[in-house]
Amino acid sequence: MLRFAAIFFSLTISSAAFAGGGFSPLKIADHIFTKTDRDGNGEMTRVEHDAAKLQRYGSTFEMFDLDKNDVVTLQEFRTVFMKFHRTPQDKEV
Ligand SMILES: [Ca+2]
Ligand SMILES: [Ca+2]
Repeated sequence: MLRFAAIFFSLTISSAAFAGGGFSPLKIADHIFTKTDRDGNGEMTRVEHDAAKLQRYGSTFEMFDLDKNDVVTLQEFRTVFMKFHRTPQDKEV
């Protein structure tokens, strides 16, 4: 799990998107999702997931596809991503 988190951060650490202040895991999740969703339809398919080589970092498509409908929505991606990147100020109520 630590490796998963570390590599996701290293994926995004150089991005200008995070240069200005806020460093929120949710923003990072959105950023990765947007990059992975190559056709920009708001859904990550298995093909898009594999093309982004996310499985190389220990994350599988199945892990993100919570309702098993063969596409990963931004909401699903955020939910799974946040499990790995919870910070003290992100405590759930
Ligand atoms: Ca897509
Ligand atoms: Ca799904």
